[in-house]
Amino acid sequence: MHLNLSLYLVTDSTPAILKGRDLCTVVEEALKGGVTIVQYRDKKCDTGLMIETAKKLHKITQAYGVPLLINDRVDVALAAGVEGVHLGQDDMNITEAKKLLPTDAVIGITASSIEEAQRAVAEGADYLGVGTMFATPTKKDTKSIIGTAGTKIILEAIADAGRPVGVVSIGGINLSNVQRVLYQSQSAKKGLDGVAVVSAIIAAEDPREAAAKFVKRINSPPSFASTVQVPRDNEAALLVQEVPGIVRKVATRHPLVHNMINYVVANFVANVVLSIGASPIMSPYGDEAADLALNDGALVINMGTLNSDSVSHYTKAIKAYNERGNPVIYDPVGAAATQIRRSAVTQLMSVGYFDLIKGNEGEIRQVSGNSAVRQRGVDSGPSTLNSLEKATLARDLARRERNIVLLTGAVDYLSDGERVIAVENGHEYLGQVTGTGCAIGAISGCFLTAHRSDKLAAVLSGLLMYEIAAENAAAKDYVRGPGSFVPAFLDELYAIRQAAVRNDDSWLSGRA
Ligand code: 3NM
Ligand code: MG
Repeated sequence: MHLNLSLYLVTDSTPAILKGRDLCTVVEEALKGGVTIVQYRDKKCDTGLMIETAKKLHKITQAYGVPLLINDRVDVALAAGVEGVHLGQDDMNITEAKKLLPTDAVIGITASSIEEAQRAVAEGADYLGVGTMFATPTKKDTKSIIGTAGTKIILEAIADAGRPVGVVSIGGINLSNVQRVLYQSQSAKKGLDGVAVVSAIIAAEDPREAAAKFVKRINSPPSFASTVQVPRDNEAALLVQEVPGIVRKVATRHPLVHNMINYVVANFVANVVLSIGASPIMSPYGDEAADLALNDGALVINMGTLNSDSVSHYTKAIKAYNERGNPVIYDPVGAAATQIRRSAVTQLMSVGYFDLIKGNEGEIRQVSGNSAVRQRGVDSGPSTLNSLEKATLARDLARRERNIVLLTGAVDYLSDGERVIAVENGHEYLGQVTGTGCAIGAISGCFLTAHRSDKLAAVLSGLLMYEIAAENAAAKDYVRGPGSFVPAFLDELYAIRQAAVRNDDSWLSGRA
């Protein structure tokens, strides 16, 4: 049987989710909305009543031409004559189930690791339910939260299994994250065949409408999806040719950047943004973000002065900007420094999509090591990476997240998962002034807003403008150290912006 797994509904009869409504009615509404497969899951019901309900549900699903599977209970599936079962790792094993069920019965298996997935494929599973994607109140005893990064590793591991096996993701999937789940889990070899959802449909006020919205979102890429065709040859030189035009866009279009940034550097960062011709908004208040996102600028999350409320404010803002497809930049300041920060990284990486993650070596390593399903962990490597390792770290993280990664240092490494660019510009005074690193996040936001077609080219352009301005400032004879460097640096950013507006691109000639 060909299974359409694209919108997989798992039922739940607990009062918190079903809210006193009739399960059959809710399921029928969801089918009208476009659910493609249904699993009847009830952990508490008596067997007799469960069979009765399964038969009722089956009448309905048959009317919509949709298969019905039973969670755990091979006996109930047989008694009700439905299409198959879904089995967890602690349920009847697949070999035993196959002995009992008709040969054409569908058997789905839950898998949370590469080993479980490979075994299920080898034993003949028809599809896998892979999870837990995100922590969810619907099932509190899940084994591990694997996120899109872990899901992708499992997809890669079974891509060469020799026979095609469907895969759906489960856990905490809702309308606001479904497109990101599909987009970021996609590996070069294999993507998800669908998503499995409980509360986002069953608990919805209008299950039919919720299902219909899922169908629509599943069938279209997220608005932040990259569409750029990556050139094969001579990529760095080609990219540099685009830079002056992109700087001109920023200088003439005055993009907005909303900074949720640490209080130490807020003033300096706002002035840097003004110098390049863009507009800064400095607001740490998450409840304001939905309105601010309507301006279609970028959002910068800089967790330099994290406190107990920060993550919830960031979360509201990230969701608001993701929803509109506006650029979101994550600067995980001090990511590895404390337990609080390490856990903030884990939470933030699960709440939304970041177009750009920017950080130093330690920060990027912390973000990279943050997957419950490990391939080859970066955290087992040497304490300081050489240039090839840094380039690889940036590329692998960008490939995993399907975004842009900027690993900053004396040499900066910038990657979109395919291309890696090393940028050697800049000046040591940048390291002597607080906020110069944080300002790169804000600058990147301005450039990603003004130039959306190629995110790598956008971030590269901002970085080159910034670092060449620093070189120009440091070369002034009146600049004697970090103190006199700061005003000169703002002046030089302004000078490049003015040159760009005049169509004078000589500031870049021979410099990158
Ligand atoms: N299985 P919701 S998570 C039934 O990780 C189930 O295997 C999971 O519910 C797993 O869509 C889960 O409401 C519940 O988050 C998913
Ligand atoms: Mg089970």
